[in-house]
Amino acid sequence: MKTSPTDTPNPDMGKKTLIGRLTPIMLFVLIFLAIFIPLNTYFHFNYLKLPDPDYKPMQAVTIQTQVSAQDQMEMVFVPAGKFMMGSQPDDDEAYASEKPAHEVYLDAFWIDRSEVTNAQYALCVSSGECKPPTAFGVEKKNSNTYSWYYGNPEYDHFPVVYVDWEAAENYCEWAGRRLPTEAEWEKAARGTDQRWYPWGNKNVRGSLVNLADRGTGHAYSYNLVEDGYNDTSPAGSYPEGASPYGAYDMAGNVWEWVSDWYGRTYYSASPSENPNGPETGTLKVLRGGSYNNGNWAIRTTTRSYLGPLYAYGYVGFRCALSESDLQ
Ligand SMILES: [Ca+2]
Ligand SMILES: [Ca+2]
Repeated sequence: MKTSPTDTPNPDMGKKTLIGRLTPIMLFVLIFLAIFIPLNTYFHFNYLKLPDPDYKPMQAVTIQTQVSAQDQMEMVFVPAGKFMMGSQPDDDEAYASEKPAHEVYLDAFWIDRSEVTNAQYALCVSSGECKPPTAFGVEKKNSNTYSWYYGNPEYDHFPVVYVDWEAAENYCEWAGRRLPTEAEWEKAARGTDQRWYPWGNKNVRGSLVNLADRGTGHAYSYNLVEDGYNDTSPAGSYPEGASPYGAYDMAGNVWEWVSDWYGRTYYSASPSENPNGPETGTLKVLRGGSYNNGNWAIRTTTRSYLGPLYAYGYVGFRCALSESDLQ
């Protein structure tokens, strides 16, 4: 059929039509992104997959404290009772060593509210009962990035590092306390409701914990947040991230020695009352993760370990005390 000139499609008109058609789609995409991105961020930070379908948040605890006469450490109280230790079988985030989840009864105890600081540790060194921070036979005044750390008043309230397991145990003994058992440490960190993190089941934020954040530059850094430190932070800097009993830095800052030998399969054979680890071993347990770890390692159930004579710039400790030893 022959067409008149007016029937010939106008190329410009065609473009306008295409743009006209694309505009609502682009608008839709923009509106979708404007809603989706904030919503996704909100849910990411506020709702983790719960470790246990029967999860019931524990009721708020009245935080009880007392101060040690020996080193002025503030301690918090953890009442006697049962809690669920370890990770659920379907928890894909957890290593086999964290399983099975098992119920444990613990007597009442007190645990240091924060990691032992440089200034506190120095009291023990001055008394002659503790050796200075040392790694592989060499005294350490530095941390990983702070060139003068131990002995520098500027870092008095930062956690002591470069302390091996024996140094940590020695300190606690000097202070009239002891290292916590692994079970005591976990209960103090997560309470009785199987929470992922000391603050609950909301995801990591920079106001909750000192971990490897976007400033740290590791492949495993948790790049969504900025917590203000790429090395240790002053003990107790993140009160919003405290555990249900009021203990600080149970996630991150420095790993913490506990008294137990490490047993990869220990949870399958653990006594149900006041467990204190395998009888013998070659490795001691570390808990809580550090400023040098991403969000996976700072979970309340993560277990790590080191030989008892190893000392690093991301490992410290806190002490505990049985309530029965006070009576
Ligand atoms: Ca950090
Ligand atoms: Ca810690």
